[in-house]
Amino acid sequence: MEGIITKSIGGFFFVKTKQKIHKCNIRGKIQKQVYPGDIVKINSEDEIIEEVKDRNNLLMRPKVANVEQVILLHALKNPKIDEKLLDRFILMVESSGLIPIIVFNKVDLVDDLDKIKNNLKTYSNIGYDVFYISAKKHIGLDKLYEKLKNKISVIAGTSGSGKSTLINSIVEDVKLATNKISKKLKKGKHTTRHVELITLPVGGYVADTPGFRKMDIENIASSDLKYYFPEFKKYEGKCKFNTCSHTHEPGCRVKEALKNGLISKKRYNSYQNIYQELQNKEENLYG
Ligand SMILES: Nc1nc2c(ncn2[C@@H]2O[C@H](COP(=O)(O)OP(=O)(O)OP(=O)(O)O)[C@@H](O)[C@H]2O)c(=O)[nH]1
Ligand SMILES: [Mg+2]
Ligand SMILES: [Zn+2]
Repeated sequence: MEGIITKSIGGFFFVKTKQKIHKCNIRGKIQKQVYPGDIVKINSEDEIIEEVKDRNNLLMRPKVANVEQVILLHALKNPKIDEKLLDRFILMVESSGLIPIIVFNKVDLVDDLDKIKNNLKTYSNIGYDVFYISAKKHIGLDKLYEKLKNKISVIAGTSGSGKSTLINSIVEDVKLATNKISKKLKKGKHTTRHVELITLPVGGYVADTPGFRKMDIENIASSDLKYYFPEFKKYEGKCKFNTCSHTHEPGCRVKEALKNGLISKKRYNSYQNIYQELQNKEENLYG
């Protein structure tokens, strides 16, 4: 019998088949690491996973298999918006071969929404789908809900951004634990501790994931970083040097576009910071 892993806790894998959710062990001979989203064959009498199907992809942070889309959820306030961190989340999704959908939550807490939207228009200019919502007050959810239909989606983002609240709002019959933002720190408290795939009433799954406060970039070569910034794409191969990293070389079309206001300064700064960070890592590795 075939099913999908919805979560794994304490060495058990919860496998959803057509009939029910099975709490399974895994055959010792299966060496492969398995994650929520993996399709498996189980022996339902012994409640054991016999086989793991080949997967289409594996999102690295958080680890979820066979993901079709990633919703990056960030709050406009409490915790306050951190565009540098958002750029790192975007990079993580792009490097997995997926295109993020960017969602800004807690519109009910801000009173200068137009100004904020104007500040954040870079992301829609790049070509990303951008939504402004209030998960708590049910504002702007319909269009987002449409996007989730019949797909395996992951909701990722900073801690306290409202991921679990959003899922509670769209799936009436699940109640995930959410938490009050610590008043002093105005930060989330890491309420969700594991990844869980939740079945949507309209078909499809959405994964609630634990939030991060920082995002280390791994498994990307500094020389590949430029390919994950979609706004650089149209200048690729047009700089004076073929191997141009768009950081210091003369005749760089990306830097020219930056000077002419065609590329966002903040995004370019994120690129430069991450590029430097990756270079430092590489120097430490290869000496
Ligand atoms: N005002 C307002 N508060 C919200 C909104 N969405 C979520 N919150 C609050 O923000 C806090 C954190 O929400 P959670 O849903 O637990 O956040 P999370 O992203 O799941 O956090 P982690 O599980 O720690 O990663 C809770 O107190 C929510 O009630 C919103 O749209 N407006
Ligand atoms: Mg949560
Ligand atoms: Zn260049």
